[in-house]
Amino acid sequence: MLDVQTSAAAPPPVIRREDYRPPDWLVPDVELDFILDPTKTLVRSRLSVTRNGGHNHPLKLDGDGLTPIAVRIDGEAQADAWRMDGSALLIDLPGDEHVIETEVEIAPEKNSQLMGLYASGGMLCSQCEPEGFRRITFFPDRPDVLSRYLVRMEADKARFPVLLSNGDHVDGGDLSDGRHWAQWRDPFFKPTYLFALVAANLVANRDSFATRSGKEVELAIWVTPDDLPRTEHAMAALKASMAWDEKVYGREYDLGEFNIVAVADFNFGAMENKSLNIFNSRYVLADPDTATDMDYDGVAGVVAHEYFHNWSGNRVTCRDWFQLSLKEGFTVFRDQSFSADQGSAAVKRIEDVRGLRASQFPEDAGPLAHPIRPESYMEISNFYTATVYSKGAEVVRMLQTILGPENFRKGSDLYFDRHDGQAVTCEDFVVAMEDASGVDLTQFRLWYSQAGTPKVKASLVHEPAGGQARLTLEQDVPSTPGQPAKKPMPIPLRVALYGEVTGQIFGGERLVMLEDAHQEILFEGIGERPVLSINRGFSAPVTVLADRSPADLAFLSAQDDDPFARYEAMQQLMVDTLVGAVARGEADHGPVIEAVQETLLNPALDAAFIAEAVLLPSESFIGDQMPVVDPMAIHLAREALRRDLGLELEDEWRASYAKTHANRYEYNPAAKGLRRLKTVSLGYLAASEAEDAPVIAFRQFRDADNMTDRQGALGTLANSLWAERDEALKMFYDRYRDNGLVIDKWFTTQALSSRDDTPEAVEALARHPDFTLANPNRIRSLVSAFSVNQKGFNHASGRGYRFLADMVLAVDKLNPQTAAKLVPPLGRWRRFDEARAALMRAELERIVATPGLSKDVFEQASKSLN
Ligand code: B3K
Ligand code: ZN
Repeated sequence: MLDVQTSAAAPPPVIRREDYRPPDWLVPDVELDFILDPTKTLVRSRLSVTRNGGHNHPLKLDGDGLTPIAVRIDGEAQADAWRMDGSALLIDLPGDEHVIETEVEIAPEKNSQLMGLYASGGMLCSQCEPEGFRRITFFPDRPDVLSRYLVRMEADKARFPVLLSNGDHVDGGDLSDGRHWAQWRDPFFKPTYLFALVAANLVANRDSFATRSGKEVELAIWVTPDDLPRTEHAMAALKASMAWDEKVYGREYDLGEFNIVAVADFNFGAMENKSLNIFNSRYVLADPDTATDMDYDGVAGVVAHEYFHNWSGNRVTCRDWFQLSLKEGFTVFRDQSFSADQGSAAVKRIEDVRGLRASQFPEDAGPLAHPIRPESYMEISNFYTATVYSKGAEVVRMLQTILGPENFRKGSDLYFDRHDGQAVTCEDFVVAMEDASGVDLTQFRLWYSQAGTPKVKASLVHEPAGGQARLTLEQDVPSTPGQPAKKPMPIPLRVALYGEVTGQIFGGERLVMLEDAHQEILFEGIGERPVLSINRGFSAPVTVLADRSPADLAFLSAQDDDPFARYEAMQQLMVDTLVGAVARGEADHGPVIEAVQETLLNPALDAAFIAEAVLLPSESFIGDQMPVVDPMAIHLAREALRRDLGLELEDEWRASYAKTHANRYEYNPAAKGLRRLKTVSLGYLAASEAEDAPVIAFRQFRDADNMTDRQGALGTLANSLWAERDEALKMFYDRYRDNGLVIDKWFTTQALSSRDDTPEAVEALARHPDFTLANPNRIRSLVSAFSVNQKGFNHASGRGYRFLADMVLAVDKLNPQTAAKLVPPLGRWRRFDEARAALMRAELERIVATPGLSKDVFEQASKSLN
């Protein structure tokens, strides 16, 4: 049953952080019994409940779409002691300890929301975070009620030979009529959102891991038989994550089993259920023929992320959902650090910052802006955002920068030891960091409460006579919804000054703490004109506006010893050039071309870094730097620069392409870097309109021995008007028609195409027989991909906006959580010209006025109008 908001006159209630109250009743032990069947599953529960504190409130058991078949209190029916209050079950209880039993029936096959217990690809699986458990059984479904679970399940053995839940398998056996049962016990107290159950016909890639204290953990990754060969990378990543968490955070795994199950229909990436992680199959399966290098990185990153949650999330969990960043921000920071340690740390940092700028910065600048610890929500599922996750990770990273790695580790040790087995708050995390380090973090707490991306203006004045340089820093935190006035934030900026002539760095790097609205820092011993390198390593999630000439930026892009700062200087040079081009209608491409050439020819740089550095900023990012986004002008200016880069550096692109072309597939960081540079070079050759570009692209596509090269070439072909384009798309489709994850790529590649006909092509693809609203990956592969195509989505006719709104409304009927995630691009209307803004608003208004809208979509669409 959908959680519907029936009338626009009665919006869903707003839940506020300040209203938090501890639970009235605790449930230390729970026994669940599932008689599983896709059409009708019987769920019996037995809860031992204890009164929490002195009060006379009834026991409130949340439910969503559940009808009690039976309720027993201490073994008796007692019909007058319980009642329904909306969808919740209220029970008056006289004593302080009782046993409550309930029985409900659910229909997994009809569950299109993919929350609670649902059917996917012939299996039954669960998703409970944040509030899905209440769709399975009546329970206080909140993260601060922690219970020990004993779970029995029973199912048809031929159809569901594998029965999994959390903890350890303790018992099981065969029953009559071809049925069987299994029992699982999880000794750890956990909240409902970490409960999981799987009944399936799958096979496992099995392995084991010896923990540092010598415990043997059995590992299994469960997939369909065809997919078994695609699980090696995920298994290697799991073992690497287990070892890394021991080494870097001193965290050891705590049970005898760890299971991962791959599911085709999943609302997001994966879920960290205690010892039974359930994954979107796209973050488990990888082999060279079907997954790109980026997919491989995604698999490793998500496997690590979910595994790390065992401590940052499961052993120490969140008191309430406002604290979500406590586990998500910290765990993203942990997975980012892990991935940085596995390959190129510089490239990983560049990718993470690019991701932050693509998704979190716009969120922070728009109508849905919220602090990493939000103050209120209508639907918590809407707050699994880039802000909570990625900005949350940046906040933890700043703590590490400010405290230093040793104090940070002491702080995390203290946090885990102090709060093991508890449901706690962001404040508890900060207090642990303070207590361990002795550093006062009072002002730092603003990062948890203030939304908006701070802007830092930096200007450097050299006083040659005194050999001094004066750095003036000013910060401004923009107003955001509900937060008109902001206090200055503490902003850690890693700063260095380079001598313009000698290239020497004066006195090494400094960590400057910008704490006031305006601050001046004096550097001594500066004998020549200095060039400012600031926010090195992206030490703070801010926008820096530094007054640096193209020559200074070119200097840094060639000389800075911080790879991120070097990349950043090049990006800034490109952005300045392109923003200038849009404003003036013409631009001097010379400095960018020279800087790119210098980078390409620098033998000290590795291919992966070069490929990142020479890529032009995305059209959206360029738009974000402008007062009013003009999508066509941006597209044309960027294409003109790409063309000039292609033409002027044609020899260099051919050389870097040739360097990698003959290589056979290998999976290692160096080979990945070469593949990346190869496709980037191909893109520039295509932009140069070189006559042989179509042939080179098609050859790369056809002869590739791996998906990275094949998809890279297909992307170039898909943007083109070449005859080879349609043939390549058809070949790709025919080759992979049975592999859903690769067909997703086929949809995405077309949705991202820069061709003029993309809007109508996307509309046609939505009518393709392989397009379905039942699978969230497929929806995202077409609809979300199209909505980040700045040129296509913002077509002046408004057809892109109409398409998106149609999709939101269609998906909402089935799966509100996934529908709500599609809405934010329409909320960017303030960034566009009046005509586009009006068209976007009209679509938002149409959504909001639709009867029977879910509260998920209502919240996103109504707030987006503000
Ligand atoms: N904790 C889950 C996310 C659940 C999202 C629910 N809407 C996966 C993760 O962040 O690890
Ligand atoms: Zn997470």
